[in-house]
Amino acid sequence: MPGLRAPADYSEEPPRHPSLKVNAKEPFNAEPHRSALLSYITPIDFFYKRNHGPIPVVDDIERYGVSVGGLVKKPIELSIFEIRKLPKYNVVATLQCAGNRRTAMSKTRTVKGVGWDVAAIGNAIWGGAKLADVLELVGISHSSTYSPLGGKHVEFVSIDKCKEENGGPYKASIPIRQATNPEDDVLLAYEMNGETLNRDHGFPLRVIVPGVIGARSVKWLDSINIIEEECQGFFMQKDYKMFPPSVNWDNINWFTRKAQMDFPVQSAICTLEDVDVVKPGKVTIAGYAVSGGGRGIERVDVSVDGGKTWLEAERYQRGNIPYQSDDVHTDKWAWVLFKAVIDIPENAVVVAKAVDTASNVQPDNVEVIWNLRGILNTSWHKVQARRAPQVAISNL
Ligand SMILES: Nc1nc2c(c(=O)[nH]1)N[C@H]1C(S)=C(S)[C@@H](COP(=O)(O)O)O[C@H]1N2
Ligand SMILES: [Mo]
Repeated sequence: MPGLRAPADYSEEPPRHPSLKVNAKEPFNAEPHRSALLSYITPIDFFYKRNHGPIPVVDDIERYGVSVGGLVKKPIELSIFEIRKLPKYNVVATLQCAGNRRTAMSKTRTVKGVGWDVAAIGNAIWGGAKLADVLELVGISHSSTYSPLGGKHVEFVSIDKCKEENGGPYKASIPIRQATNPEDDVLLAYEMNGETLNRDHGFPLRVIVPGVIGARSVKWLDSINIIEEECQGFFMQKDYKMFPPSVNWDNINWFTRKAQMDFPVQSAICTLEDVDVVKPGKVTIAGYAVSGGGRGIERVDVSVDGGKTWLEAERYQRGNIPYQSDDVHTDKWAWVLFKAVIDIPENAVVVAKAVDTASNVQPDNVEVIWNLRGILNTSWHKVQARRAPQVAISNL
């Protein structure tokens, strides 16, 4: 694509905030400290960055365009200026990497992949055009199951050079039904939190598929193709699939499982470290809860005795307005923050567990969902909190 270029090495990476915890340097994979997730909208600097190759460079934005082709009667190319002229939507959506909390899963049994704490997740205001409106321009109506020429999937192709694709670009697809349904809010985003998208997050244009694992939200978009079958790229066929605990690297058959799309219900405590020392008195247990597919958060329970007894936490999104999962004014694709201020016993095991609007609950332990790629660790987030003086005495 003219105007957008993919470097072959890491000599042209953008600057990043020094406080990020770098989990892999090349490709650059980093997350903020978990305490950065306590604000409803995650600041861009502290939003996790997940890459599979060097960050592309825009040499000439005037020449950049995204092509829309494949099984369509008349392929088109849209410049960024044409995309900006389409009706603009701001969608608050949580992006979560399927590998969020992988490090904790690998403690049970080794898994393959970049390690992440609980912050491979962020919530942003994405500004852009609806994919459904763009697809109308090539003759595919809103809420279609098939395109007129028999396409069933919409493929997004980037330009970054990924090892896993033998130097080819990152790609993914979603069903046409989701892509053309305006209510599913799939965006071609050019803004993040009201600012022009930056290079790390996909400048000049990226896809945002709300409620779905981050892997499908392709950055640095080069082309959109209407295709008959699901995208055959590495990240759809040989990665980002959920296997049962019995599958290992000797008996894996990738084709037995589907590409992961929606993510399950998740939560994590962000006010405490995994092992923490706290002052006597009340302790604030707060963090995020989110579910995929646009399901809301019905409840967040917290425990200070490892899950024997529970208390319900408060939930909120913006400001201090109590959250209601069925309210039309809530952001359906966004996380819900939770908070409980509790007296804790001397050696507390603090736990959070979220319940979504379909009453799906997080599993209590990681063993039951262990999988060799270490994806979707949604087990109860447990942290140990010790009261300061007691620790000092027992250390004598
Ligand atoms: N082109 C391209 N798009 C991509 C990726 C990538 O490596 N290349 N990584 C994906 C993954 S796995 C995730 S979790 C999100 C991360 O988006 P972020 O870096 O903006 O947080 O982007 C997705 N889109
Ligand atoms: Mo990811």
